[in-house]
Amino acid sequence: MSRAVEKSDRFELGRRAFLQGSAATLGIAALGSAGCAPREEIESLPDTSEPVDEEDEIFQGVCRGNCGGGCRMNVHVRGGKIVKTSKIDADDELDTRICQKGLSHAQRVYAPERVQYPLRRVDGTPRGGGEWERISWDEAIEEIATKWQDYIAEYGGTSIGVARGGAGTYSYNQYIYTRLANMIGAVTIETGYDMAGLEMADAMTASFTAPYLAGNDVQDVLNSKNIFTWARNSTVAGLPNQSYINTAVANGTKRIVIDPVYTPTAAHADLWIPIRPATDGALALAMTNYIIANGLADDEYLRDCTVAPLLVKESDGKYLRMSELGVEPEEGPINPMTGQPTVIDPPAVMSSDGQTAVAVNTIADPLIRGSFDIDGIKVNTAYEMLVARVSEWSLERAASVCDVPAEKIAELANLYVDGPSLIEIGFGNDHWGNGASVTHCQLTLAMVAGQYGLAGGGIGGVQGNSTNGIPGANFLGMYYPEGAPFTGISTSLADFHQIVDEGKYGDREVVVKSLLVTTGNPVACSPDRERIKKTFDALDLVICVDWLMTDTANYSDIVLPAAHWFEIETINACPTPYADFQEMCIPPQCECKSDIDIAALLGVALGYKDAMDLDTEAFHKIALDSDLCREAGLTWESIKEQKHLRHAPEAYVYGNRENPFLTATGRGQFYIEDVKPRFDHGQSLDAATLALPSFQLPDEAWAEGCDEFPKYELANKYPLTLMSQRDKFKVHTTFAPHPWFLELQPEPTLRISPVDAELRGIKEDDYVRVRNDRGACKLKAHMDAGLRPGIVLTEHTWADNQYLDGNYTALTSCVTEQFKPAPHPFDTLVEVELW
Ligand SMILES: Nc1nc2c(c(=O)[nH]1)N[C@H]1C(S)=C(S)[C@@H](COP(=O)(O)OP(=O)(O)OC[C@H]3O[C@@H](n4cnc5c(=O)[nH]c(N)nc54)[C@H](O)[C@@H]3O)O[C@H]1N2
Ligand SMILES: Nc1nc2c(c(=O)[nH]1)N[C@H]1C(S)=C(S)[C@@H](COP(=O)(O)OP(=O)(O)OC[C@H]3O[C@@H](n4cnc5c(=O)[nH]c(N)nc54)[C@H](O)[C@@H]3O)O[C@H]1N2
Ligand code: SF4
Ligand SMILES: [Mo]
Repeated sequence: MSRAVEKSDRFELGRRAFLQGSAATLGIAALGSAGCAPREEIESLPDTSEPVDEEDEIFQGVCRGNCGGGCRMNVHVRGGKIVKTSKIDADDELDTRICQKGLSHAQRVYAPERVQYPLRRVDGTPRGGGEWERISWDEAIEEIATKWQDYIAEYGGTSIGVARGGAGTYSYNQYIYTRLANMIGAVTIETGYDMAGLEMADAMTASFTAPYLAGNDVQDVLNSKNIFTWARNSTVAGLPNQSYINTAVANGTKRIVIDPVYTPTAAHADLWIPIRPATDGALALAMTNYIIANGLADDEYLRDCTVAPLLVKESDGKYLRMSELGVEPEEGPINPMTGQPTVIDPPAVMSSDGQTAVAVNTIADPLIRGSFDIDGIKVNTAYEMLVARVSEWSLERAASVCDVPAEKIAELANLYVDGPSLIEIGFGNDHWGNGASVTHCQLTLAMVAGQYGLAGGGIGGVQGNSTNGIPGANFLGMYYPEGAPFTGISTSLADFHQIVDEGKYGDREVVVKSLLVTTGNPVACSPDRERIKKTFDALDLVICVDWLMTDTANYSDIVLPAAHWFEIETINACPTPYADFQEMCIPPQCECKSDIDIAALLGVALGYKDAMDLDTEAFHKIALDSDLCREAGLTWESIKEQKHLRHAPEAYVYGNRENPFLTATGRGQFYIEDVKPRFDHGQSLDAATLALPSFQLPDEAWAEGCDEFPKYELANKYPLTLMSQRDKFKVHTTFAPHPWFLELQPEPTLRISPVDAELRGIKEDDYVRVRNDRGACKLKAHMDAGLRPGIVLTEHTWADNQYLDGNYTALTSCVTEQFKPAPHPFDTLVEVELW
């Protein structure tokens, strides 16, 4: 029996093992201690020194991690082993890039950290203790099913939590877990990580249901005159689309980067705006105000494509509807979810002479400005209200809040209207407590300036400025099989602990006993690591399905081995205009199984044979059973044959007269009539403020302060703002233990400005303690003169055993926004000192 491996040893072991070219790394030491010989079946990395390429069998692989790229690549198989990956030849040169991570897959496939068999935590040992015993699939499924049936019998379906939709794999496979959850009536737990911005974008533009994720086709960037890269480090985090952006820039497109950090992206920009963090809302509001005040707003676009002309009642903030003017509502199409007919009761607009309120879309020239009294009902147009709201934001006020000179803000506004201008939006704003409000301001700016709905304009960058997987896929069919009771509830991972702690969700009693984690690594990626672990501790049974022995797997009771991306057949669901087929390059190694097979085993054992007894082909056939897929010629058979198929129309532009917004109003909704939380468990919201774009302060990290808004008290104790950036060698924790990359970047670092370092006597390569009330960790200091003083930065994110002490994510907070359930890891105050 080996001893439990100490944290610092484990780190050293990892580095040592790598330097010696040995296979034994961390998870393995832990596995080995339970007597399971982990390298018994997983082959070691094949020898690729023999140049016999012409003999390789080549399959198409798709890199499906959450960088969103979905890069296709050749997967070379030699003697039954994957030996390397290489760039594919394709018609669209710009669409055939792969990065260093994509080139390293052979190492992933044969990684010593691969989970090879179902594992059970050794009875009597603590979670996270690393003591495992190998069990058979039959035992694993029987144990889970028996325990789940007991919990369900006593506490109902919501005694089971299913964390799904993690960043693990962009393919439809993972949705099988949603199907299983809906059969059980389980609590479905969405990761919710990027939801502040995405949910706000959805409320404004219906981007979740739209064919495109808020923006135009990725190639459309070639039509942009300006790209406003806003809180986005896309040369690192948006690699798959950089070829398009680089080509645009080479052709003369101007790139403006708004980021408090001098990032590699900023280094390539024409203009870099080092804004004070968390103040981007104020910047967008002031730009919008300037545009309106200087007659630069696009009134026609506002009138035809946005809610600008809709009349809003002063009494309750709702649209005045025709039924209130005596026009009977009509019956609309059946709502597939409720089975009931919808009601058509259109909002009213004002005729151009200001005399008559009529149904929207029945006249061509409604007024967009004005306040009216209609039979005693006081109303304003939505645009009138917006103008009043943004008029509070002079250039000078924003300059003081954002620490950007007033004339620069005017310059930005003038550049922006001189479009077409794309806002390449990132998650730098989303990851703050005021994130949703920033998105609200940015998208409003685009609508007012008429930069939405035109080629070269719009909003993009959210993991590719393009489609959301295969838009027309049959999500209803995948999620809700016939007979699914769907009695469960949904929440976000960051809010999950509230349900577990309080035993209720809103008014509903909910006792969660077990959690199934799929395709995500929440212990490593969720905020407030200790909080997440406490939540796990409160549960009887935690199950993790992964191909690697991750921090989450290691903190579970049962680990089920998933197949690597190249060991199964599937279709990528990355936000690209293409469907790409993943061929099975080698069969699943050891006892690994595809997610579809795993969910099917669980479902059948629970008694849902009809709904869950599916194989890969049957499940994908459900996924593709939709008119849109058929129109695109996309069937399981066609994609297997063609391997690469464009499902999105060419040159698609969303949010204009031809392709109107798919919102309830059919218009861009800078005014949100129905402000409500995504997961409603009784939060109270200030709907009057949130209905229109507003400047909000962050939750915790307001450390610099400004004349109008003094810094927070906590900043006296913890004066530095700790943010993270995406790492070029990882996608979250995927690829984290990779030996090639450890050579280049051996350990986690803290980047600190020389000004802040000197104040604390810190020099390059010193080890520092980063701490706040939630936790602490040890990092190696690296001077970075490109940082705005007051900000420190680390990589998102490493595995626990790669930190010498503590863990970065223990410092972040799991508080979520009221409006949207996203955590906000950048909104974190710390102090740093020599270790
Ligand atoms: N501090 C800080 N925290 C953050 C962020 C930040 O910027 N800073 N960003 C947040 C954001 S935006 C995101 S999206 C999240 C991401 O957080 P996660 O979704 O947890 O991301 P990953 O670490 O990539 O976890 C994916 C897991 O899925 C596994 N996996 C891969 N393929 C498969 C498969 O086919 N089947 C199964 N079953 N498993 C598979 C991988 O091995 C990996 O363990 O992190 C969030 N957390
Ligand atoms: N290599 C790699 N690529 C990835 C990922 C990965 O883990 N690795 N993750 C993928 C995922 S899931 C996501 S969500 C995306 C995220 O993609 P990005 O949003 O590009 O990722 P971040 O590195 O978090 O970059 C955010 C940028 O915002 C800046 N920033 C922080 N706060 C503020 C602020 O208040 N205002 C402004 N203007 N800027 C601010 C940061 O300095 C940083 O440069 O990347 C995807 N691509
Ligand atoms: S990590 Fe992203 S950019 Fe790199 S190969 Fe994979 S999908 Fe492409
Ligand atoms: Mo993300």
